[in-house]
Amino acid sequence: MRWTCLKLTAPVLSVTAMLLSQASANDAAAKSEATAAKEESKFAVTPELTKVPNEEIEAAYEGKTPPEAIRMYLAISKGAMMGGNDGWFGPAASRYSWAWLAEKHGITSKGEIEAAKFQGDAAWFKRLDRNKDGKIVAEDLDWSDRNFWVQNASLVNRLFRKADPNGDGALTRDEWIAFYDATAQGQKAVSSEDLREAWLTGMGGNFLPGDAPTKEILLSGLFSGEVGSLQEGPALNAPAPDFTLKTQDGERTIKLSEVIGKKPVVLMFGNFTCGPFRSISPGVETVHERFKDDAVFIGVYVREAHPTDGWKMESNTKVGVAVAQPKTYDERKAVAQQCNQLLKLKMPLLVDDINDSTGNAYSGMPARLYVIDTNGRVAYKGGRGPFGFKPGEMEQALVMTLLEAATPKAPSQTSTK
Ligand SMILES: [Ca+2]
Ligand SMILES: [Ca+2]
Repeated sequence: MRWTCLKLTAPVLSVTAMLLSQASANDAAAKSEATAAKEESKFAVTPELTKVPNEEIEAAYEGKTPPEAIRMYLAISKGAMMGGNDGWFGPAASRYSWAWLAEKHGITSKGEIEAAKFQGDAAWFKRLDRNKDGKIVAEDLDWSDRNFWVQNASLVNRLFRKADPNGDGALTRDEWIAFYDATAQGQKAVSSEDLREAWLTGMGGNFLPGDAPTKEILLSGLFSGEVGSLQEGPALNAPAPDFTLKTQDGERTIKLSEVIGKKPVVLMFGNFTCGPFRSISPGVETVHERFKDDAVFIGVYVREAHPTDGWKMESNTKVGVAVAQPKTYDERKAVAQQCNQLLKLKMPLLVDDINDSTGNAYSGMPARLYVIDTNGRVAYKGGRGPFGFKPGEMEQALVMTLLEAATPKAPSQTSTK
């Protein structure tokens, strides 16, 4: 079943202007971390860097892990084409894991948790029992790229995008039927071969047709921040950088620090020209719908990943998504409104300033998810989008954040084993 192994790699990108602005973490630990990271940055990721031989850059970091932006520069410079394991892409950082959950339930990591023994709400159990077989095991919480569920979920997303012609992340009955009719081509029924042809035609390795970049496009996208923020965002458990931004309709102003306290906060970063964001963010709305009483959900609109004047994508043009990189706040706000109209988001969508202050502080470009706990600290930092943009993984982290808060010090007397 070769097709189950296809990676989803729909590309992504986004932009960040420059690598300077620092994160506004305000406790000493985070500060010293930021300072350490800064000292590590021996090279600025600008066009000037192309004059420095790769060997020289690598030698400067010998025995150390280079900053993310340097890793990404080196990957692109050596010809990597934005695969999920290239450069700065990597797994989420989360306070919670299967090991955490198992320990909380007094079992070993080889064990399993049945519904009756679960320490939280039955609705939470369902979210952790990913494959819905009535028990939670390690597999249910594994979001690595080699996991069967994760690989197939990626494939489903690619197929979904093919069947969703207007690219709004919502597959209507009419769209589904139209896709069927196009596949059947007048026959009375569709065979699995017809489906394979309809779904997989044109899918090369990582990109949909007309979307693959050149090395030059990638490099210029990296320097301009369009491939992603050159900053790394807050570390796990660090204070969430504060921000004050207005909603896309201009009607509300939200200051993060005023929201923090009662409930965990979920932050969703994204932009209109990022195809995976358009198709996957409705999944975040699904989580929002399920947990709107237990957590606060906030969207932050950031720099375009695939503007017409940057890494333009055929898959965007096809669905009528064609915008140049906004140069002013009002231009960005207008695109955010367009995006909001298409996706019909129910959570407030804030618009980042044109210097990407918040997008950079969180390394939110092109798309990323966070869970902030009630103390204002990062409990979950999703991987960089598009590969790391996983609503299901974020949802499990949110559930475990709630579980921890609901059962504070419950040393498991009743639940050993
Ligand atoms: Ca299960
Ligand atoms: Ca649709």
